[in-house]
Amino acid sequence: MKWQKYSLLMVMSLFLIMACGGEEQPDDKDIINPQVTVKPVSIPSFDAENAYNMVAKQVAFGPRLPNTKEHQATSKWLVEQFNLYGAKVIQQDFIAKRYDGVNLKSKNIIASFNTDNSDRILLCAHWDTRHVADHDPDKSRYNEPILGADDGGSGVGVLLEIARILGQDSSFKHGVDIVLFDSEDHGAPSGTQGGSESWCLGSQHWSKAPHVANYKAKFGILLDMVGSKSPRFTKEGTSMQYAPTVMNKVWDIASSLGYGAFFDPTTTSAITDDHYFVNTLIGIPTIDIINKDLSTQSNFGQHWHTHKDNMDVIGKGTLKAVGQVVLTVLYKED
Ligand code: AHN
Ligand code: ZN
Repeated sequence: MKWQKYSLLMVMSLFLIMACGGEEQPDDKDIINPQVTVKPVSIPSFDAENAYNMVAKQVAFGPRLPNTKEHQATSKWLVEQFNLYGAKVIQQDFIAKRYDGVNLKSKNIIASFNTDNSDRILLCAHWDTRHVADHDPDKSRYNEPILGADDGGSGVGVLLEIARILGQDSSFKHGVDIVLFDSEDHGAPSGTQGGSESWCLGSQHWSKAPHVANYKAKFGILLDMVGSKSPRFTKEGTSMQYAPTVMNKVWDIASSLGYGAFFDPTTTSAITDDHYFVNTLIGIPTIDIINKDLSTQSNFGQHWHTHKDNMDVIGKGTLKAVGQVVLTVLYKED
């Protein structure tokens, strides 16, 4: 984007120089013609160190399960952070019914920027963590809730850093809504019946009853498991079905920024994640940036839904890539 604009300026100056017949060098005021000058875009740098600390902070609260004090303390902290960054924050409380009938006291957290702008982009992640370690090889720890550094923590960490950056930049005018869904990861355990609707309870709730009436966004980006070292983000099937244009745009930007090694253009099988409900229930074309490790049976990597999902798996380089790509998408729309 930047080089395009610089080259545009260079071409414009060349014309001006030629128009002057080589007599005088044009001064700045000749070049700055409001009719042809585009607003200079400088895309801020995403700080992976900050994002990493935001993941670590969540993990330090412990597992973030509805109906626990750790969950409550985490939500309080998340709301405080977004307020600190100048976002308009809405807490959407609801009771979600788990597959086994347990009532989950749940809270979607919405942080909005530039609320007067009707052109909006949705960014989302889930902030809750899984109550069981149903993929852990150690069956004695099955009923121990996991820390969810990657599964939960990473997406939220990236979005907090993006919120910090947007809050600092008064020249950024686009509308952005960051929605942290609750109760995503409380689906029926592996090997039991429950169906895909037992997952993503927060996004199902929000998509049926968004935080503002008639909510619309041009498109959405979901971040799920975006923190592990050497990830493979593929063009996942549900995203390709409902939002192929968004998918291609994001992957093109990733490649142009030099992150092609992480953003693999291979299309992979469709999954049910929060974006499925956002696409089907509220109709916002939304993609999922999600790590797919095709060498594992789950397709989600060795640490998925195990006690290995702690800070040891988190790589700052991955947080940087995802954060910088999403920021670039936002600034290109502005
Ligand atoms: C299912 O396992 C059906 N979907 C994956 C959604 C998920 C779980 N994302 C993170 N944890
Ligand atoms: Zn999960």
